[in-house]
Amino acid sequence: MTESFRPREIRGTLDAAGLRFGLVVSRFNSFITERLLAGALDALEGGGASAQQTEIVRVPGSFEIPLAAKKLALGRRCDAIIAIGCVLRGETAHFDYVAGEVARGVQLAQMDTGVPVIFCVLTCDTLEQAIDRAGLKGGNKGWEAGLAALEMARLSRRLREPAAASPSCSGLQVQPAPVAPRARKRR
Ligand code: INI
Repeated sequence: MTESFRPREIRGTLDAAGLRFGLVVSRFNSFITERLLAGALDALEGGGASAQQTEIVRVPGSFEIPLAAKKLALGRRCDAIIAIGCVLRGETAHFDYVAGEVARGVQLAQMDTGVPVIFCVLTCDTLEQAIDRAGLKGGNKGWEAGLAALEMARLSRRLREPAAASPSCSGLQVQPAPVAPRARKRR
């Protein structure tokens, strides 16, 4: 690669100005999900989001998260949604069904609607593992999800900007393309 080959980079910043966020929170294992929610709200507030820009939707369990996230996304008011849940492995196969379906459903919700849906659903073997990830040893996954929401919301806005007359696939930051000198036709 030559030194002059520096393609444009497109990133989302962590600035919430003008963006709107939705959080879908499962009540099941609320001891964990409330801590994840607090972490996510901390991150959004740190990015400058106000309460007016932020909406919380409560659902009974993680299995219900995808439908609520999709309906929220279809309302076209959110720039990003954070899906918050906690699935703990029990003695039956229930864990696999709930964990698998919430992951699949969240991915479908964002792919079907084009609105980023950040996956903040813990899938842990033990309550201790979940506690570690909800603010103890493993940090707070809710806070990480809040940052991801800020970045993806901004990135999605940027990628939606008009692509007219741009040589790049995103259409952003159009710079005049260098004009190649025309070869003169010899007569
Ligand atoms: N929901 C969770 O969010 N976490 C769990 O660990 C869990 N377990 O273990 O059962 C759970 N079950 C409820 C499920 O999400 C639905 O709310 C329920 O099946 C009704 O559809």
